[in-house]
Amino acid sequence: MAELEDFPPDYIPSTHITQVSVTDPIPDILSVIDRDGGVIVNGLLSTEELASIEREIENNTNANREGDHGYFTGIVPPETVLVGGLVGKSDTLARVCEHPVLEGVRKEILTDHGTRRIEGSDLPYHIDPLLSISVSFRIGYGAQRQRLHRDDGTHLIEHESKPYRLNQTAQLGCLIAGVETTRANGATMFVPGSHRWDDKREPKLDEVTFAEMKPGSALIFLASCWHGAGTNQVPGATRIVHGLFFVRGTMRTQENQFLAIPRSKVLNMSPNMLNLLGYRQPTAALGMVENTDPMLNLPAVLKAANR
Ligand SMILES: O=C(O)CCC(=O)C(=O)O
Ligand SMILES: [Fe+2]
Repeated sequence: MAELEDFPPDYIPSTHITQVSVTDPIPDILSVIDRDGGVIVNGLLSTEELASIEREIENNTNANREGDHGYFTGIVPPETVLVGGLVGKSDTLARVCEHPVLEGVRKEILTDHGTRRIEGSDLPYHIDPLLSISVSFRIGYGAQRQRLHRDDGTHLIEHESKPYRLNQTAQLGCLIAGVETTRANGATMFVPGSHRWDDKREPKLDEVTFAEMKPGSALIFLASCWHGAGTNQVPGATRIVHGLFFVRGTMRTQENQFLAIPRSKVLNMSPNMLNLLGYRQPTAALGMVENTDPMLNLPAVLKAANR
């Protein structure tokens, strides 16, 4: 693979990411996402919530996990610590999945509903989004930037065959700043507007801007946008971003949520969270156990699965 080009030291981005407040109306937030592919929502989490998350996952964040990247080896630099299955480790982040802003954007962008035709009638369907993967990205000093990419490549999405439509996006990312993110410590590189590009167009470095955020703010972006983790050039600093990624309920999740989240936790989770993890059958022949909705008696279904 070709060597990675670096940003010139005097590089000043010519674009930026629009910022909104967590209290702004959902339609306003959606219209920025539709236009730019991503938006920074300020104040999504409080300082107290960020501190709780760090306490809840502290046993998983040691530097001795460096390089333990499995599939992500070569995609994520060795200095970065990845903590997956995050909503099973942090009750705070599990609750954040139900934040009204995340609920609002997911409902509009990732929900499938309507009718489909079968002989002689219309069959209604309603398929809610799923949690695809929850992972904390902790970039250590010396980590080089990632290659720019589109996360929807995972689901083999093509960008020319169908015209862009906001409500046909495959996946939605929410990157929550656990510390102040700066260009120097590895703030996410982002290319505004790139969700509307076809597959022939690759970004040039001078089209990149950086998701510089205060702790608790979040970049919410479509998986069709070009982006990547930045270089951390600040000795002693760890750039912490907690990632929650949501996918259409018709698609396979990146983490196997039925195995990634301990079953002892599952029974104490909220109905909304269980729906996000795929334990509820939508109005469609998906996610069933014994031809029916496992949520009708989840304790019994889990007991049977553990036999
Ligand atoms: O850590 C980040 O800023 C983004 C990471 C990312 O884009 C990825 O691993 O796909
Ligand atoms: Fe990514």
